[in-house]
Amino acid sequence: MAAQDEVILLDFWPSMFGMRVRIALAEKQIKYEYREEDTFGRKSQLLLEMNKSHKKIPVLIHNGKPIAESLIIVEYIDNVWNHAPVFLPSSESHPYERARARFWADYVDQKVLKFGSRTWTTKGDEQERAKKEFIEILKMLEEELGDKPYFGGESFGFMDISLVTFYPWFCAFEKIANFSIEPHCPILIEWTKRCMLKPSVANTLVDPNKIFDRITTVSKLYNFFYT
Ligand code: GS8
Repeated sequence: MAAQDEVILLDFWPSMFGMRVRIALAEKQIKYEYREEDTFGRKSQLLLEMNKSHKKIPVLIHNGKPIAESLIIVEYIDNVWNHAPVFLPSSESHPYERARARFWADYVDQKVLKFGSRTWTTKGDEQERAKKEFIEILKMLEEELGDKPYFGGESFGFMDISLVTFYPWFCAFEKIANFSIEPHCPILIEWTKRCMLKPSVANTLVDPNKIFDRITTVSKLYNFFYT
């Protein structure tokens, strides 16, 4: 990193997407300025300017240039600060492994939040179905993990960063919807605990009780979730 590099992160504390970027920056030991946004409140002028198309956090502003979308930001960080630890396998020597990591991270984005949220935005039979469907998605991820310590093999990488930030949310889902993931996916929970041994993860993941409180407040405010 050049001495004059300026790195600013626009983020919001409960965001699983923002936490991905915080872990990536911590892993690479990049100094940055954190600027808190409240995506339910008034968005800052800077956020509206830096992410005109989506107006969402996280946004990384590197020497004045904005990069949005958490997975793209994590990949950018890996490319720009290309010293160890490396998150993605090289496109030249391991193109298949790289594509596979990106595929599964995309799977997380397409499935995990959508199906996870259904476990507590539904009731009765629909809720029971939602819990089963959510567990099936987690089992699919567990199968991909297999007996490897991390998704990419021996070291913590792109796919681990993509998924682990959902863990505090999973704990909140379990509490609200009264179910437990561990009996169904013990290997995945073991993996989470392994990731939590890393300071970058442990210092970034938000307390699940705070996520629980946040969900409760937001659901009351908007009257669209569980009661
Ligand atoms: C999702 C970002 C997002 O949803 C990513 O970065 O990976 N695909 C994107 N950000 C939310 C906060 S986290 O729930 C957000 O900024 N929402 C504000 C809004 O929708 O207006």
